[in-house]
Order: sequence, then C-alpha cells, then structure tokens
Amino acid sequence: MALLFKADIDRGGAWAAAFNKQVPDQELRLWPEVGDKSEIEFAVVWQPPAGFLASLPNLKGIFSIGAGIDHLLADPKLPRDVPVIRMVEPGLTAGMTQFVVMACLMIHRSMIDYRNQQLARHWEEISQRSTGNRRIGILGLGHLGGDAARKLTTFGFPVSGWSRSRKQIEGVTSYAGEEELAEFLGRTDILVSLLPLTAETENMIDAKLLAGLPKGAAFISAGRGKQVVEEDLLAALDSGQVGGAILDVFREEPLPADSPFWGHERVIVLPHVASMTDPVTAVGAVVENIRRIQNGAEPLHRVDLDKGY
Ligand code: NDP
Ligand code: OXD
Repeated sequence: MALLFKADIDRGGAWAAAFNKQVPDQELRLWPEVGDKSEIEFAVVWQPPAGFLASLPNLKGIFSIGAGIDHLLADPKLPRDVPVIRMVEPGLTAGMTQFVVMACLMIHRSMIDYRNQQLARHWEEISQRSTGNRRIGILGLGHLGGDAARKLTTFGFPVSGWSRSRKQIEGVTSYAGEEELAEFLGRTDILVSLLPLTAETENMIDAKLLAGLPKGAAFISAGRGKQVVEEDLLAALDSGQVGGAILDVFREEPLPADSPFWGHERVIVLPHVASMTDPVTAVGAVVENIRRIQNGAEPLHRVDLDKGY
C-alpha cells in the first residue's frame, strides 16, 4: 500500500522526514514520482491536476494538505465514492489563532495608522481603547474560527461568531444562519473571515454585508479570496465604511502587481500565510485516519461533498 504526497511548494522533504520518523513502514511516493498507480491507496495532496485522483483505481482516502478543500472540489472528476478528508491538526490551528490574535491586536492598537505615520516620519500618539470596547466577530466558527474566538476572549474582547449551526463556546456569543447575520454584523468592530469557500460563501463579503458593519469597522480576511467582492471592499475602504483591512487571501493569487490593495494606505497585504499545516503534527492526524479507514471506521473530519466543506 503506497501513499502519494503532493504539495504546491517544496515541502515534500519535511513531510517525508515526518512520515519516516512516525510511520517508517509506510511506503511514500513524492510527486511527481507516482509509480504504479494501482498501488496508491491514499493521497495527501494540494491542488492535484484535474482528473488525476480519478485515475488512481484503488484509492481509499483523499487527504487535503490544507483545511480548505476548494482546490479538490475544483476538479470535476473528483471521485465521489472515496472519503475526502480536510486537514485538522494542532499546528495549523495554532498558527491560525496566532494570526487572528495578531491581526486583531494590530487593528486594536492602530498599527495601520502607526505604519502610515512612520512612512510620513510623523510622531503622534493615538488614543487607546480598552479591549472591552472593541467587539470582534468571526465569520465561521469551525475548528479554526472557534479556537481563535476562545483565545481572543482571554484579552477581554467581546467576541461573537457566525456559523450555519449554533455553537456553545464559553464567553463567545453564537449567531447562526442568514436570519442572524445582520445582528452579528451590527455588533462587530473587527470582522474576521474564516469561512470555507462554497457556493454559498462565494462573493458573500460584498457592499451589502460591509454596509451592515458599524462605520469604520476593520476587516481581516483569512478564509478564501473569492468570498470577497474586491471592488466593494475597495469602495468601502475609500469611503471609510471599512476603516482598515488585513488581507491574507485574494481572488487571484499571487496578488497581481496592479492590484490597488498593494498601495492602499488602509490595507496590509499578506501572501496567503495566515497558517500552514505542520508536517510534524499533521502526520499523526493522517495516520490515524488511514488506520480508521483500514479498520472500516468512519474517518474524522470527512468533507460533506454536498455542503462543500
Ligand atoms: P471548518 O469546516 O471547521 O469550519 C467552517 C465554519 O464555517 C463552520 O463553523 C461552518 O458552520 C461555517 N460555515 C460554512 N458555510 C457556512 C454558511 N453558508 N453560513 C454560515 N456558516 C457557514 O473549517 P476550518 O475552521 O478548519 O477552516 C476554515 C477555512 O479557513 C478553510 O476552509 C480555509 O478556506 C481557510 N484557511 C485559510 C488559511 C490561510 O492560511 N489563509 C489556512 C487554513 C484555512 P457549521 O459549523 O455550522 O457547519
Ligand atoms: C488551508 C490554507 O486551507 O492554507 O489550509 O489555505
């Protein structure tokens, strides 16, 4: 039984080292050295070429290297009868929580203004609010959003989250479904997006949604770029409806050189690095699910292909 590994950046060596250390008996094939396709039972992949997974006749499990699985659903030939498993592992969660906490604190402590003051060689104190007066709202209260929400409460921020189903997270106000979105937005000074990309969330962050925030609210985008109507966000930034944005994901990546986001004085641009799967901690999650599938049990974190996440 072989496991195929394909990442989009050169991290094969780190994964191979982690697999070899933790499961030395596991035969690992690193893309593009696929070998005999009939021997591949598990594929741990990021952006495989369309139709490739369907060409593996004995595939028993498809693992996304990332939390998002939109890169797999983009393949019209994705096998529907093989479990697709999204990445849930402590390293990825910890990294995203660090990013969300950092970005919220940057907004809270006026770092966009201070960056602009530095560029202008201008020295001026900006008054500080208490965390109790800065309401944070997270779109998507799943593995990543839920952990970030929990940690943000420890700073004293009033934290709420919006998801499809109601959540019970200590200290976090849960809003659920379309009918509660407006109320959630109306009490959000820093909006964080950690939604998966699905047919329902694509283009969801548009002029109407942004107009539902209190004037001057900030936006942190870490889900997927296609959730954001970028022209609407730019207009909201220019009108002051959105006071600042920290953007990690974009409709087109790498962000084109002529994108107005690069030079926007109210924006911080990052190259899709909010968090990354850590091979050392992720191998354990993959191996546990391989064992479950081999024993005829349901794998953890299986994607509902109809819901799209
Ligand atoms: P989960 O599946 O655990 O959580 C998704 C959350 O979104 C759930 O709370 C879900 O609600 C909610 N949701 C989905 N669709 C809707 C909808 N239509 N309306 C309301 N709520 C909805 O995913 P993760 O937390 O693990 O990951 C979230 C996303 O973060 C990934 O899909 C990926 O796109 C992005 N990501 C970005 C990274 C980066 O570096 N920028 C790194 C890692 C992930 P419910 O719980 O009720 O189902
Ligand atoms: C992910 C990502 O989905 O890195 O894990 O974007």
